[in-house]
Amino acid sequence: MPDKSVDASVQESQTDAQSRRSRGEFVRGVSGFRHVLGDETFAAEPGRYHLFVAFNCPWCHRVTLARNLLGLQDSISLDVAFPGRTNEEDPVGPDLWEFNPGRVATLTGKTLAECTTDTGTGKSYRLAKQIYAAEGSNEGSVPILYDKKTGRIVNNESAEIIRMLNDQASVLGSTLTDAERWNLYPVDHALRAEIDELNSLIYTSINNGAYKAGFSSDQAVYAAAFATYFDTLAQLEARLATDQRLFLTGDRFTEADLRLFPTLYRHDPVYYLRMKLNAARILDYPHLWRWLCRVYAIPGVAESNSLEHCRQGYFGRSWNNVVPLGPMYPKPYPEAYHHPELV
Ligand SMILES: N[C@@H](CCC(=O)N[C@@H](CS)C(=O)NCC(=O)O)C(=O)O
Repeated sequence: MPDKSVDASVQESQTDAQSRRSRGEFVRGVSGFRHVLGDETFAAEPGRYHLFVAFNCPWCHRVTLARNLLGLQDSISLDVAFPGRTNEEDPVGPDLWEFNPGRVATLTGKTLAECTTDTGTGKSYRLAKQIYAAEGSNEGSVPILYDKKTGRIVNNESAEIIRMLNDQASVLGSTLTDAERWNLYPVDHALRAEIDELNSLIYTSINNGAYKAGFSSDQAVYAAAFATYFDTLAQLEARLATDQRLFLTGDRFTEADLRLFPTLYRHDPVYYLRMKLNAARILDYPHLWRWLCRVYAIPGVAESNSLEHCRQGYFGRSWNNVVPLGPMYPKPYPEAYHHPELV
């Protein structure tokens, strides 16, 4: 029975979470920091805020996309964790995000140029967990929107972070004029209703759906998530095919497109194998493929992430640190995203 009190576009029901997990279901936790950027406590000021992310995390990808598309790269500083979390041997324990640019990626045998230390808190923390611990919290997730002025966490829910950045972009010192900048959530009642509906569908069946399939330890639970994932891809393909629209809601790129992109960008090179979502590639959906290439070509999108980090992060430890190199045909990835003509 769907839990009406939960906004399905942001999080899943936590009802009986423990017993559902013991039955092999993946139940994602809820973000605890939900302050508002732009209120009297956290006033919107250029240069005041900082983001902690990991590039393999699709929720972080929403936030780095918004930062770039809203022209906030100069206003909001960024730190990037190593895509693989701490391992069993680490004295602090496994599965923690760390800011350690010295770590070597098994995929390349080299360090990753995008990784940074913690430059946001002024305390050079190694772990995201330490940023939370400083506020008495036991959380450890990324993304984190951090206030450098008060040394506090503002918000760690990507759905809210992208909405607030969109609302406050000009006050935050966007380098783009209002005319140049996409409004990801335009003040249009009907359009907002359409975006909200798409957000819920895409979050539960695609963004988080991929995890419900790939991280499930029960065949029936996996099969249900697998079916829902590909049913929804077929729905979205039909939606784009109806009138050759450029984006999900028409000729404007909105938050709905931004939230779909991180999952489809990871599908062929990562999720097809890692999440056992191998019914089809995005390449097998002509309109979705052209949409993916169209979004990838928008200035700021390609720079908002790295497939190398995604591959290293998703395949690292859980695949004996041997990262699959494919697919190679018809083109390797991400180069394939420059080729809408492949379909
Ligand atoms: N609802 C959150 C989810 C964030 C999330 O689950 N991030 C993952 C990385 S992909 C994480 O850090 N999980 C580890 C943890 O919670 O410690 C959002 O969308 O920001």
